[in-house]
Amino acid sequence: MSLLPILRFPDARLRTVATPVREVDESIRRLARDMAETMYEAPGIGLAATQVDVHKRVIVIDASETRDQLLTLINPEIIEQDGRQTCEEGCLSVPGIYDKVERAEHVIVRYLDLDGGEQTIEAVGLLAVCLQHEIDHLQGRVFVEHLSQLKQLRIRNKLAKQARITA
Ligand code: K2U
Ligand code: ZN
Repeated sequence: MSLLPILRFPDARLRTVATPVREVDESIRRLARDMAETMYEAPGIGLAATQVDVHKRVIVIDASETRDQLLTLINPEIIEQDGRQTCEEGCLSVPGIYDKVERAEHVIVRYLDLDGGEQTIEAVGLLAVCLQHEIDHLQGRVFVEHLSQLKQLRIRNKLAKQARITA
C-alpha cells in the first residue's frame, strides 16, 4: 500500500468533476486501499479520490470512534436528503481552516461496493456530513465554497501567506 500526496486548496485540480467508475477492478481496489491508508495517516475521517489527484468517483470514510469501520463507496449518489444541520467542518485539503457549514441532516446514498455490488447507506449526524463533504469533492467542490465570499478571500490570503512562509 502507498501513502498518496493530498492536493491543497486552491489547487485548480480540486475543481475537477470526477468520472464514474466503469468497472470495479483490481486497480480501483488498490486505489481504495491507498486512499484508506492515506486517510488514517492524515488523520481524517474521509477522503475523496479527487484530493489525491485521481479523478474517479471513489470515496473512503471511517467516522467511527474506534477507527475500524472503513466504508468504501464507488460512484456514490445521494438519492434522498432531508432536514438541516450545521457542523464545524475541516478538510485535509484546507489545513488549519475550520468553519460551520449547513448541510442535510439525513441522507440516503446509493453506491457500488468493492465487489461492484449495488448498496445503499442511510446516515444522520457526522456520517451524513462526511458523505456530503466527500461527494462534494467528487463534484469539484471544497467546503470553503459554502462560506461567504469575504471568508473565502481571507482563507485564500491566509493559505497564500502560509505557502510563502514555508516555501
Ligand atoms: O475530505 C476531507 O478532507 C476529510 C475531512 C472529512 C470531514 C470534514 C468535515 C466533517 C466531517 C468529515 C477530514 O476528515 S477533516 C478532519 C475532521 C475530522 C472530524 C471532524 C471534522 C474534521
Ligand atoms: Zn475535504
